[in-house]
Amino acid sequence: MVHLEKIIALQKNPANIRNLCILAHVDHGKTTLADCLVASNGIISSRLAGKLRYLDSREDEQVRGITMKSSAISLHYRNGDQEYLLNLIDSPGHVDFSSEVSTAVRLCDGAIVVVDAVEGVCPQTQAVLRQAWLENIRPVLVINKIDRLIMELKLTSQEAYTHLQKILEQVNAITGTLFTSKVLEERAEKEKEEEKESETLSGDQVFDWSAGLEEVDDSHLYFSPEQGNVVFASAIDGWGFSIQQFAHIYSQRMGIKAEVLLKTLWGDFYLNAKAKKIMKGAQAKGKKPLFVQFVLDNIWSLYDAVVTRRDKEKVEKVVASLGIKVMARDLRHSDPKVLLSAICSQWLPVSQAVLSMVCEKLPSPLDMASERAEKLMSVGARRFDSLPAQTQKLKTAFLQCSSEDNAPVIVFVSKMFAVDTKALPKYKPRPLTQEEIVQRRELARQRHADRMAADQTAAESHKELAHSESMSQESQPAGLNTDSKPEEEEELKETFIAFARVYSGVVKKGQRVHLDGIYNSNLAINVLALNIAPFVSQLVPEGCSASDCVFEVPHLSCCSMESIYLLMGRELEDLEEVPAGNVLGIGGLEECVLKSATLSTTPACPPFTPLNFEATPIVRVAVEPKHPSEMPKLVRGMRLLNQADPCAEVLIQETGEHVLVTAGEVHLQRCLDDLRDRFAKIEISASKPIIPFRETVVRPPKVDMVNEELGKQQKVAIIHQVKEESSQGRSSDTLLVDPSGLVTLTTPNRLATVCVRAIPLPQEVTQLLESNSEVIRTLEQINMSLREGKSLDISLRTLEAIAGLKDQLDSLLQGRKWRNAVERIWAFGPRRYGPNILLNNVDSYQRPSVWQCLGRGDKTVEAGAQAAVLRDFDNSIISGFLLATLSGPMCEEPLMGVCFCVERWDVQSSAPAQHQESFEEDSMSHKALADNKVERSSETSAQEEGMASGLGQAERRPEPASDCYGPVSGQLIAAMKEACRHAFQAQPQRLMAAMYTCEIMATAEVLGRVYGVLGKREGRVLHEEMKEGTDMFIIKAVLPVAESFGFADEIRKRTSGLASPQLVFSHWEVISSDPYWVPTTEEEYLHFGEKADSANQALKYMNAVRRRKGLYVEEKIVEHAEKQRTLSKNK
Ligand SMILES: Nc1nc2c(ncn2[C@@H]2O[C@H](COP(=O)(O)OP(=O)(O)OP(=O)(O)O)[C@@H](O)[C@H]2O)c(=O)[nH]1
Ligand SMILES: [Mg+2]
Repeated sequence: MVHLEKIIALQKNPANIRNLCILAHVDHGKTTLADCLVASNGIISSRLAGKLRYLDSREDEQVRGITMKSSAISLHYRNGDQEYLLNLIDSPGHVDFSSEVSTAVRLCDGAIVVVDAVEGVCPQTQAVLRQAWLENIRPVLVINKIDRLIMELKLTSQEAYTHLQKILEQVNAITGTLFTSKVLEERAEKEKEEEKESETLSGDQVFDWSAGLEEVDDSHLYFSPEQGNVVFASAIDGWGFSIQQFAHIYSQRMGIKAEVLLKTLWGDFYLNAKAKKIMKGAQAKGKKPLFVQFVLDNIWSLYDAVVTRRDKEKVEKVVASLGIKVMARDLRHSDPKVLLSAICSQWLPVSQAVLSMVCEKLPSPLDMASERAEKLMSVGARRFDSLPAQTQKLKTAFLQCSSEDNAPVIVFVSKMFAVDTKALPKYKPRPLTQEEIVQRRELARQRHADRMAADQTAAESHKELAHSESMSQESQPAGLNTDSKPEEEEELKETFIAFARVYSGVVKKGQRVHLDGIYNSNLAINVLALNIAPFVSQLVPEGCSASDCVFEVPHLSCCSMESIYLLMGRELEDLEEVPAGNVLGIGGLEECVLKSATLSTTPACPPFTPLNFEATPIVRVAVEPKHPSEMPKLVRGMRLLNQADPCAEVLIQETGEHVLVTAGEVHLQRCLDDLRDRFAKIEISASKPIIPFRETVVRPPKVDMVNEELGKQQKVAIIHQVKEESSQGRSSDTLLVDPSGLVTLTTPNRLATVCVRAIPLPQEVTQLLESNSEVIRTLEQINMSLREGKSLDISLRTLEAIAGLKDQLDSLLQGRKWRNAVERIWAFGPRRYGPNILLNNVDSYQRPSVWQCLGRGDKTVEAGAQAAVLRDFDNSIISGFLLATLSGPMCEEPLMGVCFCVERWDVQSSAPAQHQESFEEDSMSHKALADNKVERSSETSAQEEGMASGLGQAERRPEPASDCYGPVSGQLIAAMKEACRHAFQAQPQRLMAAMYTCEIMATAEVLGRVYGVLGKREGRVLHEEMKEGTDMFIIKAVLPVAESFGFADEIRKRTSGLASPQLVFSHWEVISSDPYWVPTTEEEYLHFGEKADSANQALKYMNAVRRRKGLYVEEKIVEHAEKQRTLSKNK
């Protein structure tokens, strides 16, 4: 057992600290491996290692057998003459919890990537390698479950070697791709900068175009056994080795130099026994490679002797030759695996192989690359060299990782996690000191004497009994005596601990630090929305998270770290101080840190870049308490849950529903369990998952539902059409919809008119906007700052990303309709970065371009930008557009892929006019209104009056600041919103469904069943391939989210657990059927019948959403009364 004092001592020597996490695809054996490492410190018994899964401390983790959160433990390891402190973080592999991986990776300098020897590289393996790469942390590789190659696949040692080579190639291929893309990116950036410089200096300079890939040494990046960064293991059987160990063994036994063996043990080398030489070309000559002969064969024969043949004599021989001792009871044990692990864990202990690799190959906190420090500190668009000088100076603090008194304290909190308050060290019964024991003994003796005395006096009163009872209570350890009022206890139930790392300085208990900005993306959006249009943020159903309703988070504030802990898996240990380079837990921050934060003693320290989250929360449910009176408890519980989970989102929808958004079904289940059992402690009921949809418009179809060309046929249901059109509001006095879909709408006070048309965006454009939402968001923030007159130093990379987006848009938006469209973009929506566009087609209005940041420095654009000033109420138009795109007319879901063109926009401001321009517009508006008047000459006199009063008001301008309709800006927002909605409805409308991609691994015999389930749920198989060297198939498919609930379970059940899918949100897809479709042509009548009541999937989805939101649903409840009656008669 490692003593706390030892760890505290080791914490002070950063050169011998390794902060590392274990990453892998789900079920590849991370926690099992962690068990072996934990057992090496005596924290758990080595017999239980691999079975206990110590770091899976939650009950549901144990039951389901998957890890759901990342947890840390500090271990001690002696490597040669050096002692090391290892802060190990185990992470979950299930996609639903990939945000937990992000929180782990941020705090580490290195990672152990585990790969299952049978399954090889899986989707999450790729994802975690990328995450490690993005955070600039160095990985080492453990190929685990090699026993499965022997026992399950029954490969020969030679086959296994080939198989392992393939796995290594696959892993390296991923690293290669990551590396190449980075080098290319960097080269492009460098060239750009050089270009700029050369422009300013002199025109002609010679560039070395060949510079790039070939000159960068990348050999250290790849995994290869001879480099010492690969371990082959079977965590469950407790063995693992690296080439080094065998090189050591054989150099002693055979007298070959260890260095030679190191270079040749892995690879195409063989032993020429006669010549006693190691030769190249094993494969060509059909010889056994050294790795097979010296390494694998030994293991294979051990398995053969112990497990397969259970050959006692052989085993005893092996044991003797290895010079290890095996207990008699292990030798006799009925399960051969027990004996196997008893032998293996002494011969090739996995912890030794892995930990020595970690100590040698992973960097210490002192080795932090300056690139990483810069990346951590430069948020968003800011480039490092544009940060204040004081901030830039902090980089040295990062690199030095100093624990000197004058070093600034810099701490990053990557997540908050909740622990049971009772589990805190202060409530733990601690071992008694010698004095206390003496004291107690005294007390007990006294009591005993008292009792004897009491016995003697026959009269024994109840009082005395009570007294002695209370005495016995007092004698309990002070810590356990926490019988406070039950309510208080309730409050105390969960305590939040920050999962953090010290990058510089020494963290002391009770220290006060600055809290730098909370980097919660949710919050950031809201701040943005608030600045621009207060209206939007109040109505935003999705962006408005409960966190900001209940949680006021100041941008820069102070807080004190009340207690600091050593994270020891399931336990916490109290500490007084933690020096730089360590992972730690901090208590007392729950009031000021929501999910992540940067803490520092210097205000110059910028907030770290936000964590890279890979998963998008997509599954949402509405939750409510079983008993309505318990609502406050639920709200409080949801607040706690929001804080305790890095990825879950908690929001209050505009309908007042409390909504929980999670990454997937498993995550949802965990959140609900947490809410029920820990945070709210009430019965709750959760709605069925709310399936998100998007609304869009498409081009009018050329053929009808039975594939007959439209237009050639007679419309049968003319009446229907007319009815529909009138319902679109043609008759309204302020609204005009022309047959081409152009909508003209006037505000109730007749002061403003907008003409809007909705056009579908090409699919590629929608995708582009969707995938570039971050870029657009940055663009929007830059524009806002520019508008406020602030100057910004934007990093080259950001500018490039923006320019790239613009170029791509330019190339995608081709054709007459889109001429010059990119320059005319007015805004993106909803929330200013969504996949819909507002276009400015108003001839008389030259708006500054949204791309203005690109033109800075370019003189012509600068001049143009100065001339073009925002017109009054520009913001109202945008707000109206944002509102319209936020919830569409079909079922109030956000829009996607719609472009709204404002063709005309007239305002007569009732406020004093400021620009010459606006006078001209006013006169134009008069004309426009007059035109309208002519058009509507048949309207009633009442309307005429209204019109007149409108004109009258316009004439009386500018005295009344507002009229009975409220301020113009507000009206314009509403008008713009309505106009967009009508324009949308004037086009063929479609729903879009969210799609998952799913990868399923299945054996040939269950393949048919998998297809069956996929087919039933409207899944589409994209491709299917056989995994090399196994009998597994990998099926890649897409599946609508709406059909995905219970999918994983169903697949598992139908295939008896042989296949299990991983679902990841991928994209949105238009549902081809028209929810408003009714048969209109003769052919359609023939085919579908008058009511067309065969399934309309889109209509079903739409109505389900409308019903959930309490919107009006148009449907007949009893369709065939007659039939129903006959039916019941027949019964
Ligand atoms: N045959 C074999 N099975 C193993 C080995 N290591 C782990 N397993 C089994 O693989 C399963 C998953 O192991 P875990 O350690 O929970 O896997 P994990 O990577 O932590 O899984 P998540 O945390 O859910 O991603 C368990 O049933 C283990 O017993 C191994 O070396 N050989
Ligand atoms: Mg695990």
